Amino acid sequence: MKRIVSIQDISCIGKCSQTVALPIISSMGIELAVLPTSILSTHTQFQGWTLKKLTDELYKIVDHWKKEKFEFDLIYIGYTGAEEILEFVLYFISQFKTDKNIVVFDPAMADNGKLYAGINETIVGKIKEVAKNSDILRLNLTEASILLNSKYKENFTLEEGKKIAQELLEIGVKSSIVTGIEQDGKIGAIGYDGSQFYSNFETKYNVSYHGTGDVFTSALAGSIAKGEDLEKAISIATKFTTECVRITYEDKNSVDYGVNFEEAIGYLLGLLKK
Ligand code: PXL
Repeated sequence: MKRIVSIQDISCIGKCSQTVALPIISSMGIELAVLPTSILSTHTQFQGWTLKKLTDELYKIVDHWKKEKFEFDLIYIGYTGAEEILEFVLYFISQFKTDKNIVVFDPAMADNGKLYAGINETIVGKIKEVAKNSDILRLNLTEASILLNSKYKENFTLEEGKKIAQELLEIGVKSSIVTGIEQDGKIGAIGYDGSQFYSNFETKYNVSYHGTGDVFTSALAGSIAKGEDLEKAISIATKFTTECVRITYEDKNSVDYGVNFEEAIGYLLGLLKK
């Protein structure tokens, strides 16, 4: 069985980061080691959230894992929210990155044209450093614009999206994936691996839910760990995310702080078999 380590926070309520990565990746038949970097009462789109960083504990966990000689097929890094956690992430990579495993980084730092509450320029600088040490970087258009110091706008054409995906490789990552690009009334993602572009577009629902990025990157990381290539992984992640949005959109009783990924897991497993 493949093993992924997921390095991101636990937001107790909010359907994001670990509470999304664990069920999705486990259901794909992959062992998931969780490394919770901090614990929050909710994700930061609510008001009045509480936060405790687990920094000291993280280094102790690494010491133990090194003694046990654990290895990971894929290192999945998500929301970190603090400079000291990003320092830890760099340390973790230095301890567990090998020639064979893959680092997938989704900095989860901004959306809709602005940084998330609690994220500042210093954190963004450190995020760039982690990006340099990653194999696959997954960003929405806001995050891509911030990392490239370019102007954010609401709509980017396919050609502009390709240019962004290409420019992101100058940071030092091997492959980039930019999500939220629209094409002929559909929405999807563009990936670039230094030689080829890959894209997939699905039905656009006129809503915006929190946590779709985490759902996307969890399915992407799981697909890559299972041996799918970037093109197939992007297609699986785009289709699965769209299905989560569809189910949430069509359910009048759905919550608005996260998508219904739970009832789309059967659909995801069907995609993996194709
Ligand atoms: O969905 C990304 C995410 C993860 N974790 C926390 C967040 C967010 C986005 O706001 O606040 C704590």
